[in-house]
Amino acid sequence: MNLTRNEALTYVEPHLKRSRYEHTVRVVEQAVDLAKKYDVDVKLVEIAAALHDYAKYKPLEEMERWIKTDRRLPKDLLDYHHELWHGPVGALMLEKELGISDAAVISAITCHTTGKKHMSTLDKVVFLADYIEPGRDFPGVDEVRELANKNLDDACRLALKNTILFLVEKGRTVYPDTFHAYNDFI
Ligand code: DGI
Ligand code: FE
Ligand code: FE
Repeated sequence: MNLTRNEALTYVEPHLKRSRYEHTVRVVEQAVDLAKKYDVDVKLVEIAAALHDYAKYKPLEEMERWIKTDRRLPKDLLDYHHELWHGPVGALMLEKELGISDAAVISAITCHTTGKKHMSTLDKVVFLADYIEPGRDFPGVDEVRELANKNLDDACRLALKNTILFLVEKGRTVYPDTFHAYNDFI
């Protein structure tokens, strides 16, 4: 992977709102901290974190077209909230546009919102950094931040639990991969 952190950030910046770009920079910094702590390749973490929300503001019709036509994308995404599409669709857009061939980076971008079964340490670091970056103020995020200093899996488990409880409380659907991720940590 020869893309640098700054090249990745420069690539996504024009596609994001200012506040989303600033979130992205904080996710990179948070993810690098976690990567050092949990012994993950910092270069890969930086790139995955910098690119993770690339498709956040892509037109829904464009993302829908990708899901319908690319065999690698699970069709059931269409049955769930479009908020979930930007990870899996963004990963494949970036693979095509930037020629990203690293499957570990593609995976971390793909599952950054929902998690999935058998997450790699890189997947976990990006998922958790997105949840705990200093700009986040979800109820319970401080407890997840504390756990993140001690045990990566415990922190991911609590983040997933909070998200599932939040979605259920709001009467929203929960994508199956979120349950698969949660079950894996139990
Ligand atoms: O893109 P970000 O705002 O940085 O964060 P994200 O990619 O985690 O997307 C966030 C939203 O997606 C979050 O507010 C919860 C929502 N969401 C909707 N359905 C689901 C879901 N999150 C998970 N994990 N699982 C779902 O089924
Ligand atoms: Fe996201
Ligand atoms: Fe994000």
